[in-house]
Amino acid sequence: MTKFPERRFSRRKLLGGAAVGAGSLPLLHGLIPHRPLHGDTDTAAAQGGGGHGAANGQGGGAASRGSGHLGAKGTVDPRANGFDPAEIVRDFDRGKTRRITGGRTLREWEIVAEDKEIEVAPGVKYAAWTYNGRVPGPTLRAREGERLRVKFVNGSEHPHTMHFHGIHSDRNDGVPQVAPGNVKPGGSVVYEFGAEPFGVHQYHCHSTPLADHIAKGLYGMFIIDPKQGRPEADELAMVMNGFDTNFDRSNEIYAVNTVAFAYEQQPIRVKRGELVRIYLLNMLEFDLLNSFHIHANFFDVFPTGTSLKPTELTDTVIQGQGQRAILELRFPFEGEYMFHAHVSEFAELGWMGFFDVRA
Ligand SMILES: [Cu+2]
Repeated sequence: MTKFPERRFSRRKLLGGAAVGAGSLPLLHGLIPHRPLHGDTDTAAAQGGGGHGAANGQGGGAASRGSGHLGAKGTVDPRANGFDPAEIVRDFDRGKTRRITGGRTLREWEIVAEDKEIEVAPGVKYAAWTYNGRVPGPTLRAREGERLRVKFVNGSEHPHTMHFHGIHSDRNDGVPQVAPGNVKPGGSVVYEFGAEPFGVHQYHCHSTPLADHIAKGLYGMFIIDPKQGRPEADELAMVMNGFDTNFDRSNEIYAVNTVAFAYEQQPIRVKRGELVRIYLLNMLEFDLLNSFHIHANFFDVFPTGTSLKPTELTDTVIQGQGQRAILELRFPFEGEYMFHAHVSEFAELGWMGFFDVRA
């Protein structure tokens, strides 16, 4: 079980720039080179549309990054982590399929829980619990009506489960209170259920204490495509998360797909005019609400992805814990377009990125 040392400093002190004791978290805002959340209009104008060579992929923002901060620079090495936010945003794990009786498709995955230290911001290490060595776990993707079989192997030193959102029997619900219950270290279990309903869902560990097993990193996105599919699009998986690096039950780091400012340092490249579909999931613990806001654009919202008709055209969605949605949009202009949590504090602590829109 995780132990919770005494509260030494809060993230609000961190944000306010208060001095922190030796050995504690460095000041994130100063540590990571990034652009201010708003303003910086001269830089934006200078970047213009489409003037993005490989060398200046960060545009004029690069100049503003080093100034006014503590000067410490760095990036998180995706090879050390074993996963890269730039890749997992488009990485969909469709498992292995084969035909079973009645012409139905059986789709299978093997998921292994593993204790692993990861770097969530430059120099900030976190003793994570992972599914298949990454946080978030693999984005599992199936089609409505299929039979799904998930072999879960517990390679961690703690008991865990996999609890899927969806419609299924209690035996396959992955909670410790119902057999087969907790999977002990070294043990395994097979969960099997039908792919329903279509939409964007999640899976996560349900062992207790629940908040801790989730906050440590045991969660992932689970997409069920409708039988008829969705229109062709550039599809992106975004799991909003955070990290309580000092175990005071509030987060010090916020991100999409784990690494603070990852898409600010390496913007997500998309094509002007092309349909972009974002699968958005909020797996943040300890904070009641999270949000996603896009600059200079609007998107269609499909709550939980369970309908093919959007409910709203907006530029901001709010999500509680476990809530998710599909967002669809097109970028009419080239350039760099910010997206971030409209809980501004989260944005300053890592939950911020850019789309790099090109012809
Ligand atoms: Cu667990």
